[in-house]
Amino acid sequence: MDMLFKALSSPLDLSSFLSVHADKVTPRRLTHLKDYFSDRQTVREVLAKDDPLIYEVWEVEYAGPGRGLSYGMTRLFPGTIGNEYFFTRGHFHSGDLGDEMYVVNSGKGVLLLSTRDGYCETLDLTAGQMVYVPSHLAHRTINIGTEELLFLSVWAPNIVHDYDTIAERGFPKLVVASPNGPETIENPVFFTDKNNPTTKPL
Ligand code: S6P
Ligand code: ZN
Repeated sequence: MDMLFKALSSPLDLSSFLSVHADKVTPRRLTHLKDYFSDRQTVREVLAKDDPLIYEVWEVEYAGPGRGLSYGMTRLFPGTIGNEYFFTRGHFHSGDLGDEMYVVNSGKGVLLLSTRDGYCETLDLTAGQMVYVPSHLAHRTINIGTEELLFLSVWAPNIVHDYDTIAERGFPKLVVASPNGPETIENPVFFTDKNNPTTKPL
């Protein structure tokens, strides 16, 4: 019987879940994120020597009857490019049932959330934290700690993941390392209107 037709059970320590359940592992290296980090000079310098692994997604895509649920574990590694902490690309969900659940297993992070019209907020992510992400909010995870940030996401398989909007305009805010620790600042090159990018810097 296909695994997706069975009940799945996993220990609360999600790190032991990784190799057991995932049927697809997607590594995301700096090459995949080179246009997302704001310090392009540092991106070029790092890529000249290395292509660090920023995160991996261990995923199970629902392929059974009816609506089902897909889920995945993200391992986001610690590090910075310039003063920006390692992060996931970030995306909007569109289509029916676009909401998502996040549950943090370990590490220390920030969830950056944003609407299409530029409202932006951050939530702290620590072990055991659960976040309900409503469908209208784009989401990016940022590792502000020194350990791997490991979290589970659960979403409906008919969601369309919209990466293009974030790839084109970024998030309204950046989370950067400062002498006082992690700091959330305005993104100087964020544009709320991707069709008219010269008029809308925040
Ligand atoms: C999927 C969910 C996560 C992300 C993962 C990587 O809806 O939000 O599983 O896919 O954290 O981030 P991204 O932005 O590269 O898909
Ligand atoms: Zn998502």
